Amino acid sequence: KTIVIATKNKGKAKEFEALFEAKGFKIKTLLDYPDLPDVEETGKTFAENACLKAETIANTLECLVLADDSGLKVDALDGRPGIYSARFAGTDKSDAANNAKLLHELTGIPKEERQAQFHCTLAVAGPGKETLVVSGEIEGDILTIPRGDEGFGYDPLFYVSKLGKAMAELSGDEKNKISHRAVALKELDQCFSNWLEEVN
Ligand code: ITT
Repeated sequence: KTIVIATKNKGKAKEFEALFEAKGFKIKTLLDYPDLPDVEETGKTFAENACLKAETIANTLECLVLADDSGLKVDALDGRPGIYSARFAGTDKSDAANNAKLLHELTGIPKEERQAQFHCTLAVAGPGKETLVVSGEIEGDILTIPRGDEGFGYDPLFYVSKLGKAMAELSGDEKNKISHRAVALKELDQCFSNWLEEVN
């Protein structure tokens, strides 16, 4: 069984590899299809962007495709950067630039007002199938100093209080048990296990 993950983000790809291997799937990502044009994320919501990515690639490759649209929602920033998390800092899309921008925007915001959520919406599309959409979230607080060097993106600034650690201080296995992506995948398993089992 093979599933194409419609992502070029190596951090996401690594997590999906671990999560789908456990289900007996082999995964490919867009890094295996370097000639495919980029899908422009023109949607206004995580769900619109996830469907756009999954359906466009499923139509092109004519196979089962899962897309992930995810991001960080910060209460003190009225939910920003949200769907713009990958390009928060503008043209420099590096994790370092985005993290610096986040710290800058939260300058002077006290500890008890730094609540945030990581959000993940997954869309699974296949030729002739209705697209499935699920979401997951995890609560945290934005740190003032980065901690840990595991994971990717905003992980060093996202403190998971129930574990007493920043996301980037968790091992890959630990993150895959509790992350927004893991919560969304659990939801996918529950609602759509038959759908997933039928496809190859
Ligand atoms: P693809 O569209 O190719 O999948 P992308 O990085 O552009 O890659 P998104 O548009 O979904 O993907 O943006 C998600 C951004 O949100 C990502 O670049 C990170 O900055 C952040 N993010 C998502 N999940 C995260 C996680 O588990 N840990 C840390 N940051 C995360």
